[in-house]
Parts: sequence; C-alpha cells; structure tokens
Amino acid sequence: MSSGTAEFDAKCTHAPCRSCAAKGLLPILDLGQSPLADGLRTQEQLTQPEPKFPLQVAFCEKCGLVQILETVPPQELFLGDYPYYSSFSPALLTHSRDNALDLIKSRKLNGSSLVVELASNDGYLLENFVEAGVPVLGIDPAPGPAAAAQRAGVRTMNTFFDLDLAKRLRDQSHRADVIIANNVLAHVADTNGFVEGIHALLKDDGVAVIEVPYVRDLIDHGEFDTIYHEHLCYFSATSVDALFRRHGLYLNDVKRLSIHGGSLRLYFGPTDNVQPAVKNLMAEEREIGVDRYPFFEQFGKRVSEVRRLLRNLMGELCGKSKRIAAYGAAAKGTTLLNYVGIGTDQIDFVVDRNVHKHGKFMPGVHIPIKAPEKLSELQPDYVLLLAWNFKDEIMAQQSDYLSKGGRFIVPIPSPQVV
Ligand code: JHZ
Repeated sequence: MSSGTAEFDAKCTHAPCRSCAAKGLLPILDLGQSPLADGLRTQEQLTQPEPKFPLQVAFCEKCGLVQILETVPPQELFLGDYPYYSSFSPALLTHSRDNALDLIKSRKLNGSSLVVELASNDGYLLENFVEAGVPVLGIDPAPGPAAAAQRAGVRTMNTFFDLDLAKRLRDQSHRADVIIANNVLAHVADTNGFVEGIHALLKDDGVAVIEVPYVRDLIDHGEFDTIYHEHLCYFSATSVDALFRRHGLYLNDVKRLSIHGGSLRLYFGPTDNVQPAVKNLMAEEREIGVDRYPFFEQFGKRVSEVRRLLRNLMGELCGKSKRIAAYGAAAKGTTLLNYVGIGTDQIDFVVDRNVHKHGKFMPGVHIPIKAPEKLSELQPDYVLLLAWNFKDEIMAQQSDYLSKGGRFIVPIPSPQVV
C-alpha cells in the first residue's frame, strides 16, 4: 500500500511496531512537519528557530496498533515548562472525581490501601482519594504540575515511571491495590517496559485502570488534531489487549467514555476474569474492521477535505473583514492550526483558562494566548473552538459573548458555525 510519498513508505517499511515489533507498517496519514504541541513559545523565543518534527501515522497489521513513526525524546516533551494542568478543565475534574469515588466503593479502599497514579499531573484525581483517607502516590515527570500536586497535599514523585522505578518501589514494599494511568500510555516511548512496570507494581489482586483515547472515535469523528508527538500510540481494545497480555495482564473490563472526543476506560488485572463487555467490544471491532487496514485507509483523504473546508471558511470570513479569535490553547490546537495553516493573519488571539499559558504563543503559528475574559471585552465576530471536546461547557461559560452576537466555529468533525 502506498502513501504517495516514497520517504513515508520507506519509513513504514523499516519501523518496528511499538507494541509487537513486527516490521512493515502501513501508511495512514502524513501531517507534514509539526512543532511540539505543548511547546508554547515565549516572547523571546519567537525570533529563535523552533523545532519541528515529521508527524506520520501508520498501522501494524500484526497487532492492530495505530502509531506515529517519530519519537521525540520524552525530556523534550515533558520537562521544562510543560504547560498542561488538568485542573483547569471543570468537566475533567468531575469525570475524575466520579472515577475515584467509584473505585473507593467498588474496591473497598481504606487507610491501608495504596493507589498509585502514573502521570498524576497537578493531583487533580488523587486529591479525591486523599480526601477519603486512602494513601496515594503520584508519579509525574513535569516539574510544574508535580509541584502543584505536592502543594495540594498529594504525595508525588517528580520523575518518569518505568520498569526500574516499579521494581525499586516494589523492593521498598510498595505494591498498589489500584494503579491509575489516564492519558499516559500513548505518551510513553518504551511501551512494553511501561506495561511490565505496571505488572511489577500491582498487587496480585490489584487492578490497573487506564484511560486512552479510542482510535475508533478518532477515525469516526475525524479527530486528526489529537495526533501529535506526545501521542505515540492510538489504541483499540484489540491492540491494547494484545499489548497487556504479552506482559501477563488481562483486559477484564472496559467502558466507552465521551471524554476527549471518545475514550476507553480499561480495567486490567493479573488474573483472567474477562467480562462480556470486553468480548462484545472486541467482537464489534472485528465486525467493523478496527483491527484491519481498510478501516484507516481513506482517513488521509477525509482529513485533507476538512483542511480544505476550514481554509475556505476562514478565507471567506477574513475576506469580509470579520475579526476571529480562538478558544483553547490545547495541544490539539497546535496540530490543527499548523496543518491547516491558520496564523496571525487570520486569528488575533487564543484564550484559555490556564494561567500558565497566558502571555505565551501557540507553537509554530505564534498566535498570542490570553485570558478568556478577552472574548466579551473585545467581542470578536467568530471564535474558532480548538478545545471542541469541551464544547458544551465552554459555550455555557461564554453566554455573555454569545448573547452579544458572537459565533463559534467548531472545526471537528467538519467545520461548522454555531
Ligand atoms: P484539552 C490534553 O490535550 C493533554 P489537549 C494531553 N496532551 C493529552 O493526552 C490529552 O489531553 C488527552 C482549556 N480550557 O484538555 C484548558 C479552558 O480554557 O482538551 C486546556 O488548555 N476552559 C496530555 O491540551 C484546553 O482548554 C474550559 O472551560 O489537547 C483544553 O485542552 C475548558 C474545559 C478547557 O486537551
């Protein structure tokens, strides 16, 4: 199968699958050179060269894993000034609290249990266990968010999780009743080592509860902007099951969630206790072909079409001298703006609630980031919604802007003015 470029095809031929190491990946999509999605620029950095890396997506026919080919060193992605703080998204806080309360009840967690969270960020999830008197350990490499968690009273190690750390913790008699890992499995370069580490740290009757964006939703809803260098893998139940089974962990239960444009919450344990929900979802995936290449083959064409439509819409509005801003300095916004080619000539500013992002600039396109209050203050005619996954919540917050005649452009799955 050919992608249309010899360079991409050649890379696919030689790259081993991140999960099963099989060679001969099949090309899905080439998003060109893209800057780092969370690599927000400071004023001083605007005149300095900015790193960009190829963003190419491929499929492994052997284990069904969708993946990007480029691995940017994790130190470049997550250390330094990593700007993502989970606590700025109220819907995510509610989602996480519900998950914590459910686990406390269903696993009968108490003062002698241990809950470990990998990529615990600013402590947004673990604080719910702390509040209930359940001992926790957060592990996160990003210095800013990890320090915020510690300030909030959430015991946190500021480091990367890997097999070595898991063994060290185990040697110190730390074994987890529950390991939580939300939106991190896809971020890890040593995919197999990370899963082995989870197995090493988990008690024999423990459970690992892991959330990943669901690749089927990514394809069905055209969420191409969720592809960026932090996300090395894009999982289905089929591909994630193969990965964990290789390390003695069984996918025993699964839930589909709407968060982040469609995710899976996966429950793994060292004992085989596979529930009907898992068998049903895997049967569905076989039926609609999520485990086979043709499901992904036309995705590139659909993405080009969204780019064409969005370019036309933005061009038309700018031609009528409409003033346009954007909402959400999200990582996915970097992919969208850079791939579509939307810059400061079309967008005046981006707003975001995360104060750590204010005063900085979107990677690649260098659009300035400001506080959300700027919307009702400056009343642009349109707002491009880069954080479309929080559409309802953000539009509800922006009732003032909307009531004064403001309109949102929702780019995904296909550009729409609402
Ligand atoms: P958000 C994140 O990606 C982080 P991002 C990470 N890359 C990941 O893996 C995925 O999620 C799954 C802001 N906001 O969370 C907060 C408001 O301003 O969709 C964020 O900056 N007001 C690890 O960054 C941004 O929007 C609001 O009311 O693509 C949303 O970013 C809300 C709800 C959010 O994902």
